[in-house]
Amino acid sequence: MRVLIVGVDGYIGWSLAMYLAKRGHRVSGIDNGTRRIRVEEGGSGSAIPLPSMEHRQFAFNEANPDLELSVGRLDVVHYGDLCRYLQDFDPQAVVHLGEIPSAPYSMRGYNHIATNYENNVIGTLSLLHAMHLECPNAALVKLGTMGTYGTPNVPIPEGWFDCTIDGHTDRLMFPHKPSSWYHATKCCDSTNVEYACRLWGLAATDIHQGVVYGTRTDEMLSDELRTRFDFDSDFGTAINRFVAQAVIESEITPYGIGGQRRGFIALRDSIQCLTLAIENQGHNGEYRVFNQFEEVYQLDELAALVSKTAKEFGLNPVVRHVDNPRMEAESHFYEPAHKHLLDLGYKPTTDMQQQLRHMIEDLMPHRDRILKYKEAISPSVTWR
Ligand code: USQ
Repeated sequence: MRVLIVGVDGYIGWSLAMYLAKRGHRVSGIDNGTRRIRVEEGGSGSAIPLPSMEHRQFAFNEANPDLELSVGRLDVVHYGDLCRYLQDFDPQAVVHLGEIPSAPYSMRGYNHIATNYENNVIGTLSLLHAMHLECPNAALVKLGTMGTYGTPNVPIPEGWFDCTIDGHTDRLMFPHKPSSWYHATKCCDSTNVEYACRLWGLAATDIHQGVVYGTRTDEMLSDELRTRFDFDSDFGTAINRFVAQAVIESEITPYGIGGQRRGFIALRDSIQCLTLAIENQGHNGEYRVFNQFEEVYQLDELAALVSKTAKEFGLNPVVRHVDNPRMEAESHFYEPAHKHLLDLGYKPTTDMQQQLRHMIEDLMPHRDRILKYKEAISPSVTWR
């Protein structure tokens, strides 16, 4: 299948590109380079050193001369360029991972949220229009977030639920309740993608993914083929940050009382799930929602688990609860459904404990790089 990956230079994008190429798909990826720029702007960098996007492609092509993977620089906000690109490549599936994925970044002030909306919401609208014009039968797999739902005091369905009021019943999208401007951009995207399905007959899957973690997939056979690993307070996610903190024996920092519960999924299983969505497309006009996570953890449990695992490696980090820079429930009910991917054949290939050990092994050689960017670990923006 011809698969276009928007955001191929990101943490998930590069990992997915190699995985799909190895499965025999013809993969073309585009990226506007924003992730590297934003992380550098914040005074940080990937803990795992990264070759350029083009160099990585070259290394992959050299090691796999029979497989088809190419990458190029393109911003989906540039509608005319995007249309020409779609015309040339004529994808059968488009995976949209090309968004600024950070809640703290979006809370820095007006310029940051405006950039976030331009990149995410306008970028997605541009992609929807371009697909309608150039490849209306290609299926869209769009990365959303579990954060779309917030933390309601009821079980969370997968996107849709049956609602009855005064004897009238309808199937409705579950209410959105974001907890940052970034999460709000994903809610706007969901509204726009669902509407494009009804309006233009697009087939789309909105992947409401939980927090992704890990350093490895089977395709990362040499240092040049590794994906990025962020641990700074804007772009590092909770577990990745906790492991980086453990590796430099700094404090592991659950925010507030640490009773926040989230769904987590390892990078390698995130890629497996995205592939299932790509290879098992919905029908034209259908808007599917998959909740994509494997295990639910409370943040303080996770901090304790990272600390315990680090001790196996002779490291001695301490867990310290710090003031919560965010406005969020620190203790709450959390029961999201995640059945659709299991129905398509998803089987987890790893678990948190195994991945934590791999992550520590992979990050230990880069301890000096994490120390170099240590200043960027502490949160530097508050929600209020
Ligand atoms: N947290 C800590 N300590 C830290 C960092 C985070 O306790 O040092 C807490 C946060 O307060 C929050 C939870 O961990 O309660 C998750 O935070 P996160 O930074 O790992 O995740 P979040 O900001 O929600 O965003 C990340 C990705 C985003 C994705 C989302 C999925 O950056 O792209 O959409 O995870 S979810 O969290 O399920 O909405």
